[in-house]
Amino acid sequence: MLVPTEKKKSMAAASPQGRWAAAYVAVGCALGAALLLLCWDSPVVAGRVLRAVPLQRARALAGEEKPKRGHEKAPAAASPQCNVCPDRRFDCAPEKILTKEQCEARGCCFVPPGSRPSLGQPFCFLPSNYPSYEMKNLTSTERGYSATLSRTFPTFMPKDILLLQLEVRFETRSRLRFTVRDPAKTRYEVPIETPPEKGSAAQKLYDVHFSDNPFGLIIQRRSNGLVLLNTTIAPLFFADQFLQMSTSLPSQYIFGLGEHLTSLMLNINWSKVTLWNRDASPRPGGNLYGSHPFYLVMEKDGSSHGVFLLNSNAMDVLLQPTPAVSWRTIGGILDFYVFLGPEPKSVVRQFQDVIGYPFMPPYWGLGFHLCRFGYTSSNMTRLVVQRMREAKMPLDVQWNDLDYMDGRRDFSYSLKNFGDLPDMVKDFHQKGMKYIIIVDPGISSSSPPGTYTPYDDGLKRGVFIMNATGQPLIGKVWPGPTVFPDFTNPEAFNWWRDLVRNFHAKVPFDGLWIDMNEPSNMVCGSMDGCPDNELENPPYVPGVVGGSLMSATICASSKQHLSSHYNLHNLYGLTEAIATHNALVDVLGRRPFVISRSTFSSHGHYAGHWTGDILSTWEHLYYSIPAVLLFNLYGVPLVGADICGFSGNTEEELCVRWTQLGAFYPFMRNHNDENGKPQEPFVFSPEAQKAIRKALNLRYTLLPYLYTLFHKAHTAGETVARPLFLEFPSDPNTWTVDRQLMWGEALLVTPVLEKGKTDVTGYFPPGTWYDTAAGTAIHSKGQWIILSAPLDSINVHVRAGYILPLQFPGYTTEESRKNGMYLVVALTEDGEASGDLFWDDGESLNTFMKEDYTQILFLASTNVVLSKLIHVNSQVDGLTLQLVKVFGVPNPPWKVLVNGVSSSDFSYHLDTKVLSVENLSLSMGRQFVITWTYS
Ligand code: MIG
Repeated sequence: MLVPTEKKKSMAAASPQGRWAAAYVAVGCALGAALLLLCWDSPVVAGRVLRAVPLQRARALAGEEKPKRGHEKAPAAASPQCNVCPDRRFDCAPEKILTKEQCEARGCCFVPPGSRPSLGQPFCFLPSNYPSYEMKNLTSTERGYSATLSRTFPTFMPKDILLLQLEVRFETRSRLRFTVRDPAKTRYEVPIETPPEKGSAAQKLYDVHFSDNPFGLIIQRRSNGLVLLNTTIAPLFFADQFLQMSTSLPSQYIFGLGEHLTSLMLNINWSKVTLWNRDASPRPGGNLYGSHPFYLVMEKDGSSHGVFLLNSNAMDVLLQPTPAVSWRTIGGILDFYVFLGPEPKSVVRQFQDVIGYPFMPPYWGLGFHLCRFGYTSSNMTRLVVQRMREAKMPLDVQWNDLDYMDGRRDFSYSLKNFGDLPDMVKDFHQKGMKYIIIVDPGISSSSPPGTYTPYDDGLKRGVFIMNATGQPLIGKVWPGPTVFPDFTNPEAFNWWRDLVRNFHAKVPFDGLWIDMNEPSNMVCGSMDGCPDNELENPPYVPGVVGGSLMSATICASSKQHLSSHYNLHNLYGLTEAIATHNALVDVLGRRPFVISRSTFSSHGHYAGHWTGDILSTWEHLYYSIPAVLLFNLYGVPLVGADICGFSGNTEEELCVRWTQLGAFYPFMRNHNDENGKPQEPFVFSPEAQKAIRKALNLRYTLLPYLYTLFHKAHTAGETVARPLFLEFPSDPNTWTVDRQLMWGEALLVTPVLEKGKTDVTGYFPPGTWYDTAAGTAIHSKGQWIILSAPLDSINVHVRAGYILPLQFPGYTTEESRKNGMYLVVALTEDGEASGDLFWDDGESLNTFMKEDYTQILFLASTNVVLSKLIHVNSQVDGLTLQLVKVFGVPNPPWKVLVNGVSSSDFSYHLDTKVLSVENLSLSMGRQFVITWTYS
């Protein structure tokens, strides 16, 4: 079944390989309309439609000879085959605009769109017979194959690596990895630990086929033969600073490749997404703070697969309508993982198997956080806390931005304005609250020697990034001239931990906010600019904002312990997050809480993320939903956007709606820019405050459920906030929904995202959904439903079949965690439901591993709700169940029994069909059974 055994044979027309080769070679555009139609088909479909012509034969028929020309000269035969339909054209002028002559000198095809409007396809494109690598010596290895790839003719990019090594590994039955390396030279590889193969790869979900000349790899889903990946659609490039692999996509439903300001689904109509971490005001199309070279595709039958390119260099990923994707990176190696799902949830888990499962946040981290740039004194900060309490609003964590610092220098505080900072923090602690401060990676380098330990000590320990001449690179950030710690140097971890420890001894903060870690720099590259070399000015510069790699950051050619910054740039935030996470574990001995602006794949294992400097606009309110959902797919479930928006002035209605949605960000923080009008919940009208208070209380009520979801993310690679399609993959209507979100399997949130609206339309997948506030049922056939949404409410529906563990809210989680619990039981028509609760002390390390936790299952079926204790520890002592609300009870119950004893404390509403069993006092640590009978 696999080509390796028969690779020597010519690719017979009837063989699958022949078909794919045909898809590459023979799709022409002789006849506009009919062929345009074909172009929209996936390669496998096109292959079926077209006459299957094996590649070599096609070349022979065309009378081609093997081309023999050099760099920037036509590498292909005298007659490049240019009959390629627009959607299938691959760019031959990625780095600059070429004239017809220049294009043809490259052996490429020049077809300007002429009078017809351009769809976005390149004018200068690779002919279908552009030379690529040839595969040789394919051999079976223990878990896959290896082969050499060789290229005779150089491409138009400098320093082609003519001989490559291909490894294909069947890592698990649902995970395949393939790498392309230079066998002669060790190139940079991303230094994140990846797990070894697990278990046997028997009964794998995929088949792999090869095309040997030109080289190509084809991965099929074994169950239905669907081609998930086909790299024969364009030639492989592997030059020192230009690596490109293109593959077909089996559908246009592709998600991922963050971080960008984007809708949930990517646009395949000639779009380019750039990954190069950057401090920028989020706008569509621009590269942003983080890089996650991972995509997930929904296949037509609702199956799903994912692809992860483990590469941290600057890259562009190009999407075109064929549909196809081209990964174009300017360094490292090609290291691809393919995850076969087949459920989209499994794809996300399989991805996280490689990058690591999310860390378990402390319980308080799920409470409400309040921050702004511009709390210029401890008095002002204290006042904010006081006013929140006066307004009867929950607040768990108060933050300070740069304002607390002395001269905006890390690990210092202003004696003038924050002289009582240590006491302020202790006072917050007394109130059951927590406190978080910002730290930036830029370390002030201009304080008089001997006065600023972070710099002096760091210099001694050699932890700063060096410029090309071996001196610490000096950039400019908030405190003025700064150096940048190199978190790939183990000594920097020690230095950072010492700073955290010493500062914590003075100011007992509870978590750290790491900003500006792209790293952001207010001068280009450094105070002295950057040298002119291949790393600063690579032959191809991805589509970065600012047009050059050094824009808003440090020089690419600066030197770090593990490699050049050119290679490591996208890992800066991740490495700082790891150092900070580890420092907090050591210093606090408790669960760390770190929120970072810059991220890379595997970030969620250490820290959370907020979406940066978004605008206080309705548009950005919407964009926050796909952002939060996508970060959950990237394994960073602890994510949120600045509630009410960051830049610009918010308005009351926007802020109310934003807080309602924000109550469903896994990380919930209101944060504001220095110049913006105040936007704390208490500054608004009584009516708005009431609505905000209600949203905050709803959040606190849901915390036991949210915490349980985090536990599942932490232990099983699940998502917390999730797109609807993760739960309903076989309903294509859900695939593009990004104005709603789910929490776990059970909650569907439908926020108002438009000004002046008091109703909202949401998609309800087939089934029964209960309004969590009233308990009324919606029976959906899979339809869009208009819901009423007055300003003081947000629509939250619970899915029939689920039980939510809830708790009466408090002003802090310290309080709420002691309050009574209650259950919402959402029955299916058959009267069934289930749910669970994970509970521990909320802050100790590794409670699950140490078995220091409680886990309770809740089950409902035919007139019974009961609990099952899976694991119990003393943390649940004193925790009581006070209320059980059952939604969808068809008839009025006549009698209710609690643990066998008849109770009169129940009510039933005929109109809503809600049964409430009240005034309970059941210990959560003991099993309970509640039954009811009908007359
Ligand atoms: O250049 O610390 O995204 O949240 O308030 C701005 C000041 C630096 C950017 C962060 C923002 C924070 C601000 N910081």
